[in-house]
Amino acid sequence: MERVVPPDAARLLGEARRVVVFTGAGISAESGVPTFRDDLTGLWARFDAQRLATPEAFDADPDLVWGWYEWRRARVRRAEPNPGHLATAAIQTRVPGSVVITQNVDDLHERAGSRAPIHLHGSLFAPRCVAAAAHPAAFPSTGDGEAIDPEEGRRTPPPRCTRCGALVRPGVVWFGEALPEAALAAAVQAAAACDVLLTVGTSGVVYPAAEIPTVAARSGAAVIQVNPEPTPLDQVCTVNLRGAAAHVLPALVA
Ligand code: BV8
Repeated sequence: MERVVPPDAARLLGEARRVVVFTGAGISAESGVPTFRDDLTGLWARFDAQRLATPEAFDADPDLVWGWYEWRRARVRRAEPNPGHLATAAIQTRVPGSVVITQNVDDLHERAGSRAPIHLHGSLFAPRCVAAAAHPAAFPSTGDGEAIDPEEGRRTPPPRCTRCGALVRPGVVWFGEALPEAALAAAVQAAAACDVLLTVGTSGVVYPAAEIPTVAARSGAAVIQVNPEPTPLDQVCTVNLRGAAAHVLPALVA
């Protein structure tokens, strides 16, 4: 059977005392959660994710954007962590000093058992009031999305904050918005201190998150990429594993 993982990648990871696993949408692809690169389907087919994930889109059409996030939340609730998420959690168990940093807004790392993943771009499950970032939105639960057709989705008016009456927005970082300072600082610190950084399932084109693997490489860490396609991060990798996360990661931690 062809070796999925070259010996040097397994050795590098086996010898590491501090590991960072940096993930993007590709690690959730095999759980059935569409990546940003995937063409949108259903109601969203005519939209570009990068244009929907903006404050301007929400201001212009809150029902459309809130409906998109409700649809994504419903799809994540129906998804299960895949062997890539489980292998990531296994790394954290085996190497106590390891950190998971994710660009994803799903909760599949948590559901796979990963400890305190750093969410650089927020979460689908932390809606907040537009009027005061300080107070979490108080509003009736959006339910578990059961009523939402995971294939189609639909425009859905966002709820109102029961504390101040303003609109509730998704608790994610949109294009043009600053990343949460504490999360970004913790991610940079972990990347600068690790021995090995695994970059898994990210196109490496969205900044400042895409800088994280370069921070690790500049600090002398080995960078191992897991992605079926080439990315700009090829240039900073020590080892490039061309393959799917759910296939390669379990082999890496076997
Ligand atoms: C900001 C949450 C400033 C929302 C997302 C330089 C420096 C700083 C900023 C910029 C800069 N240049 C440009 C910018 C602006 C912009 C940016 O980077 N634009 C890009 C397009 C050029 N950045 C921003 O706007 C950021 N904010 O800079 O603010 C500021 C500062 C102070 C004060 C005010 C403002 C905010 C960016 C965050 C946007 N939010 N997500 C939501 O989810 O709805 S980004 C979103 O797209 C993801 O979170 C992720 O970060 C990004 C890319 O997605 P990926 O995870 O990489 O997934 P993608 O689909 O792209 O690729 C999937 C990959 O998986 C592929 O490579 C594929 O081959 C692979 N794959 C597929 N299947 C598998 C697989 N791999 C493994 N296994 C498989 N089975």
